[in-house]
Amino acid sequence: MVKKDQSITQMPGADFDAVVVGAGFGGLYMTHKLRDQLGMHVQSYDNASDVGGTWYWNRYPGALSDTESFVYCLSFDKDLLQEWNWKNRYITQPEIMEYLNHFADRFDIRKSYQFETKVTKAIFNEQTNLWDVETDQGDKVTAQHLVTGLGLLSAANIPKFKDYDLFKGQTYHTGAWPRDGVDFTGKRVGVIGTGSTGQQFITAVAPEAGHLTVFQRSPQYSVPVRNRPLAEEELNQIKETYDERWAQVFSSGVAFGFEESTTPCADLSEEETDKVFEAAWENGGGFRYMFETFSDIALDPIANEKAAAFVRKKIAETVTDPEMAAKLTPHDLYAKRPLCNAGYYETFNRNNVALVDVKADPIAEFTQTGIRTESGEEHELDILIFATGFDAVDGSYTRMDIRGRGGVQIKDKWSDGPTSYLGIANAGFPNMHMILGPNGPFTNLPPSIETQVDWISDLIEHLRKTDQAVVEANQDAEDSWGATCSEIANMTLFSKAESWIFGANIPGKAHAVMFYLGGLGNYRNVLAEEVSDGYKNFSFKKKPAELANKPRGLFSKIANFFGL
Ligand code: FAD
Ligand code: NA7
Repeated sequence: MVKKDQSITQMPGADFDAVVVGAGFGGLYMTHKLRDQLGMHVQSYDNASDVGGTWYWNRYPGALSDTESFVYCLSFDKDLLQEWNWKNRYITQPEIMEYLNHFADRFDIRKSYQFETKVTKAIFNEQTNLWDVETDQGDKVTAQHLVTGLGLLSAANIPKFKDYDLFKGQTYHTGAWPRDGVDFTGKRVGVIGTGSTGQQFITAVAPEAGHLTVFQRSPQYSVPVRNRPLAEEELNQIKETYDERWAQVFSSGVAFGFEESTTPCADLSEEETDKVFEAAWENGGGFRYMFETFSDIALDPIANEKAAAFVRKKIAETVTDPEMAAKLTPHDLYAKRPLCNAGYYETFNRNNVALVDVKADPIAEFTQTGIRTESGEEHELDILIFATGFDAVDGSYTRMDIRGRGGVQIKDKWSDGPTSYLGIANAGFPNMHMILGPNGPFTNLPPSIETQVDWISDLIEHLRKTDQAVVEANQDAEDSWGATCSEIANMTLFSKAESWIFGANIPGKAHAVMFYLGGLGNYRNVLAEEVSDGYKNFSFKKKPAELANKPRGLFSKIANFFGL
């Protein structure tokens, strides 16, 4: 339980200046920023037993960030960038944990955390202007600010299947992987889901398992990832050019560290487009394939079909059994999060891998020994893996009891789909600051996280300097930001595909726009404009006069001693 200490906070009755929830990239950096740069009294929580966030939970075989390593990190610490030696082009789960552990040690961040503690309730108290926060460990604390770094892919989705509990074998969700790992050697393994996670898992486990049955609902477009060790010269070159690289990332669209193409391909011949697609296929990377090749793949159905048709050709060339190839071949738009893999289609050439098309023959029920599909076919399994994704973006919020002004619960406010101003703030929820909240940028995420943490921290500093107690986004600004996000989303083909990006992966969840698809560069310009306009889309409430400009902490005790 957290020790209360009211002597060094800014607001009367507050145990802490800020409570931060989450120990991923977002929570860790926010804790460091508020505590070490603003000198605030911060209490942070995570329900995991240590730092890592996404990467603490997702330790399944094959787990990899498909953002290239040198941009899957934070940029503010120039010394760390020079000291840290990326081993490979992409960063595996253990390597990300190594980086985040180092980050936590470097800034001694763990001392501000209470782990294995789930924040269950956060209620804004309109009398005190503080957040009343409760945890599953019995903590009850108050804080002026509530910062939520809950993660947008951290609430696991386990679909409800008939007689799920009957199955006697082991079951795991990829996003809640046991710390000791799972032994697949010689086992009959089943996996439901063929998204980014499913593909990584399937490719990694097929050689180890006795037999692997893949339950596929939708076939997927996926290109090679082409991970490889980074040569010393390459790493040196990255280090020498970090400043330019980060400037490019922060002004780009998807922030993946490459220049997005400005050349449309809808009017080009197949010969011309395939030359470019072939080079991208050889080079590797899903976002590169979609955004570095041509500028209109996510916008124009004709261009989209060209990119999709190329992947279909590759599947036909790669998969030896034509019936298997047909099942693996998508025919819909290429407009979900772009995927890449380390030999996914090749895996289906193995004798120990079977593919069940659950659109054609849906899962009817679980049995004691496995899964029965509607055709009556039984699939006997020792271990079943759910690679079924997440209740993305708002899932971690709606699973908590968060209440703003008038006792309004966030899950009620968001019942038709989540909203926000800038992906950071919410009208009716004063002094609550979201990292990667709904309608934030759709990008490689650490640069967006860094952008938001810096911006939130500047806002809090502004509050302190101007003796304000409370800041809250205006409802009209939130409405207008939502309209902007919808308008941009509707210009793209992403809005026409059924995926977690629009909340379409969870039965009963409102299909809604959940991202700003205008790119990180434009997003940063909007944030900068908000500041230069004097935070005109926010309302502020002053601190009581007797608290204005009082020194805090040790300095306040010295001031009291001298009767100041
Ligand atoms: P997270 O890392 O998700 O951390 C949130 C933490 O908050 C978690 O530890 C969670 O347990 C904790 N938490 C939530 N609710 C509570 C509560 N009520 N009380 C206490 N603690 C709570 N992004 C990319 O940009 N590139 C990639 O290649 C990429 N690959 C990914 C692969 C996988 C398998 C997954 C799942 C995600 C991937 N992502 C990728 C997205 C990834 O989530 C982000 O890049 C980033 O790690 C998010 O950091 P975060 O700090 O915002 O949240
Ligand atoms: P995704 O991309 O949401 O993929 C989940 C997969 O699970 C996908 O293939 C789904 O099929 C499948 N699924 C979900 N529910 C069911 C049911 N009820 N029956 C059968 N199949 C089902 O999650 P990931 O974890 O792979 O990736 C999420 C993000 O994390 C990813 O974009 C990276 O950023 C990291 P569907 O395609 O919906 O038909």
